[in-house]
Amino acid sequence: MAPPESRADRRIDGDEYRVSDDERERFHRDGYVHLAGLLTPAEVAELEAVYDRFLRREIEVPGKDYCDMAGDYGRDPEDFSIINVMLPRRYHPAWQGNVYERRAASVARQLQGDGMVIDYDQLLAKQPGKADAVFAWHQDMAYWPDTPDTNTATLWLAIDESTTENGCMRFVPATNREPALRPHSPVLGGRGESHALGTMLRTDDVVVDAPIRRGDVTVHNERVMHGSGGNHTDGFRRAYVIAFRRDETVRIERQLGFTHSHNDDAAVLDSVGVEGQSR
Ligand SMILES: O=C(O)CCC(=O)C(=O)O
Repeated sequence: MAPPESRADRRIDGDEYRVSDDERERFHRDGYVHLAGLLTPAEVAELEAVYDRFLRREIEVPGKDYCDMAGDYGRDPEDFSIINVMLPRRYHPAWQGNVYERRAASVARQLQGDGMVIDYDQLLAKQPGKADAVFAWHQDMAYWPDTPDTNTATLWLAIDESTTENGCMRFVPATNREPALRPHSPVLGGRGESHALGTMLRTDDVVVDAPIRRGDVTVHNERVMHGSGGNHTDGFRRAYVIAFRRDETVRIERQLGFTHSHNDDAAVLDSVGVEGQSR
């Protein structure tokens, strides 16, 4: 097998990453696709240095934008299972325009067309040995306001090799093509206590794990059902997420006061992600 550097180099041309026709087709059919070698080892290492500054809390992240996606807002940060840093590019502006953002933009354009811009970014780090670092089953659209155009390309970059054992992404392929979203409800009490929403697997749902290597991404759309299991290893499972949506969609979200910050006005957050919605 080719070493990782050349595996990546074949598909990278500066800020561009070449997505094949087959990959584009799978993204639209299944709701997600795995793209190998989006970033070279050197590029991941550069991002990782900043990533770990967030984890050491050397870069300040206010309020609920530093939280646990598997626990309530009252949990002691030492005990977080899934450390969630919302909007890292807002709190560390030097990241704006980094190599991942640039190459991810080329992927979003190839998968969803022109006019895709960054809506939000997010770091999701599962601490070692946390069986409860479970990301509940959900469809991203359940978290967001309804908009005329909902097209999304969310890139999920593995900073660590991502495996079934450490809680890689898992999907229920083709749920993106169901006519309505599944009903979602808050995982822990209410939105004031925790941000996470969840929906139940059905008995006929077929779950596919998506283990990927460091520097690879999965890309998913706004309707495919996904989640992830606990971290049963003695290492971190670190991921860096960037979601692209149409410029007009982002404009409407901002007009509503919706920025993807967990510190957004509670009334705005309460107005989306309600139980039993179907659209
Ligand atoms: O990192 C995970 O395990 C889940 C991430 C996720 O649900 C997302 O990026 O939409």
